[in-house]
Amino acid sequence: MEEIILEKRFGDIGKEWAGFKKAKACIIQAPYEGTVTYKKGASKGPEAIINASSNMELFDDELQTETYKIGIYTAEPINFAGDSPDKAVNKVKNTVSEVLAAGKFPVLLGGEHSLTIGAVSAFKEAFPNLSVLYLDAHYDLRDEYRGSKYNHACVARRIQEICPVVETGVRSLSKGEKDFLDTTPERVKIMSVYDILEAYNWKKEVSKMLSDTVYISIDLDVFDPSLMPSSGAPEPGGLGWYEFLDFLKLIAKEKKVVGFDVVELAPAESDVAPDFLAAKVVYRLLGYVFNTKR
Ligand SMILES: [Mn+2]
Repeated sequence: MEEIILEKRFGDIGKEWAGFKKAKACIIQAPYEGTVTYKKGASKGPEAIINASSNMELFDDELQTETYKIGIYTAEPINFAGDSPDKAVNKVKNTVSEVLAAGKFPVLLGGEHSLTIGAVSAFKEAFPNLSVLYLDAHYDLRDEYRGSKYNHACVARRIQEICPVVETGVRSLSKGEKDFLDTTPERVKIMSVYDILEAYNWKKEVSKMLSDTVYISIDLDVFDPSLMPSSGAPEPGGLGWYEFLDFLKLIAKEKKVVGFDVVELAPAESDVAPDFLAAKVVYRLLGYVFNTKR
């Protein structure tokens, strides 16, 4: 990957901390939406996150540290011009593989959720014992949707073909997906919002369901739409901010988190708060991964 320090980079961090060579983390911008069916706009997600991140305090008030000093490189957006979903997924896989080969920690900014399939394929090659923590309002377990196996409604179905997946915060399920879960539960574990309401300690339970090496995929619609109205398919009754943070902090402490993505931000010009939330998710999670253990 070339050492180009972008004008618009994550956190607007000083050049001293923004070069590729010294960076521990690499932000991959993936502005692709080919299969979004409801509210469009996910292709503008990465740019909105980068813009919002430049207004963020770089001193992390929870962790009491300056996370950016790990070095955060922001790569140029992947060029998807006119790509079909499978081609877009493949481009993401190649980019993530390249970043992993360079020994960096990849952070993928979507774009639509389908891109996660490419990321997980790359991670699985590097980490055979991988499992995926899949945060989403939707089960995404359809085998095919609107003629594509790489539709955003099929992402978790594709991922469980690659490695075990634990879906958390889910609350929107079709009958076909329910039938699939009833017959093939082996590689898909579920902690739905209804399970969360009943569980004694759902965060610990999810942690136990995961292998030691974890990739985290965050569809922003896992949050309650009161916090995150700017997603492609909002569903009421999602996670709250502190609940989410507390959970990810635990996972980062107990597991080897090897990368993550934040997807499905469909920014609205009238409300930047969701963009800012997404930027904070990225920065705080980097903080958890790099400061709570290593
Ligand atoms: Mn979703």
